[in-house]
Amino acid sequence: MVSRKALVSYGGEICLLYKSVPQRSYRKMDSHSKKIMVILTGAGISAESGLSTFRDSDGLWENHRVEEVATPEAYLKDPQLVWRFYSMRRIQASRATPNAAHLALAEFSYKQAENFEVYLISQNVDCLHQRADHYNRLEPINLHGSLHQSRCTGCETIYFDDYAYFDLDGNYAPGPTNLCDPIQRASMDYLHNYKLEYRNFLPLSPCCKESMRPHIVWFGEVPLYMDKIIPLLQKANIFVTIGTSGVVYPAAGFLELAQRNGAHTICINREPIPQNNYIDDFIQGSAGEKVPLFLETLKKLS
Ligand code: BJW
Repeated sequence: MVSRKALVSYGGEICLLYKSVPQRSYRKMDSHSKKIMVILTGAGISAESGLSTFRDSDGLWENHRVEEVATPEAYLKDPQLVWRFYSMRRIQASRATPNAAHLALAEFSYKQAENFEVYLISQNVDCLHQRADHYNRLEPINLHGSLHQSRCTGCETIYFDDYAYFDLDGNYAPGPTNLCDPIQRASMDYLHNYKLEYRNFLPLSPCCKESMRPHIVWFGEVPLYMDKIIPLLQKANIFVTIGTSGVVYPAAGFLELAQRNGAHTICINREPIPQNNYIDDFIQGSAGEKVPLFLETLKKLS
């Protein structure tokens, strides 16, 4: 066992302790070099913005298991049901605003750029990280896609599309939400800049006249940007997960991969997660409170 400096949550405060952890080869961090910090966020970081998490609502939407509406099979069987689900999600996300945790991450990456190279991987599709990033510094790697994009099922061309095709009562009521910013809406990649044809009330792609689907990674599909993510996890000095239950793979395996490659790993979550063996410091509590505190502590250490 070796003794090493660690950040731990202690009596509600975050403080510095020396804690014993099994001997591993930690990547050397000399105090003058810039540290690489990789962050993975999940639905819990957006809970205080009013967006419900997946497993907190028992994984159910209108009595459908999320696995039943977030799969390619569900889309093939009943595209309208799937589009009702994603229209609701677009409306809810566009009404939400970034909270203290989103804002603190964006500010930290900008203000601490001399000391930390920060990378953000998000499983969330709600666009709240982008909307918190007033400094244009912390572009998230959206592993599970994004609510403000749709994709042609023919040729896979991706378009900006923030339309809700159904309202919250499930009635057909197409109209834009404000998930896309004015620049995205003005671009040729914005779906509704085209004269669209529709099938069963849903738009067909301008490129192939095929069905459009949400640009979301469903169960059984390959997550996006894995070729970027794996090298980041391999070179991270610090890896932090925030508000994720650690049950959905491959993201659930990132703590292990980062720790095995020498990163100091931290988990900020309301409740313990299954990857206990791969967490150096567990900070229990709400993201809106603990993330800004944690980043303050890191700042003082650098
Ligand atoms: C707070 C808080 C607050 C609350 N503050 N904290 C058997 C074994 C292993 C794997 C598999 C298996 N069978 C199938 C698989 C694979 C499958 C999988 O993992 N299934 C599991 C359910 C078992 N995975 C896949 O199919 C993935 N693809 C894949 O593996 O391809 C193979 C491949 C991989 C790599 C390379 C090549 C090939 C695709 C997964 C797609 C996931 N999609 C979803 C839905 C679509 C997005 C959408 O519509 O929004 O993504 S599922 C859903 O879960 C969503 C989320 O991004 C994802 C993760 O959920 P998250 O974010 O962790 O949320 P919750 O609700 O689970 O947890 C919130 C946490 O926050 C809780 O712990 C709370 O306590 C906490 N919290 N409030 C702090 N205020």
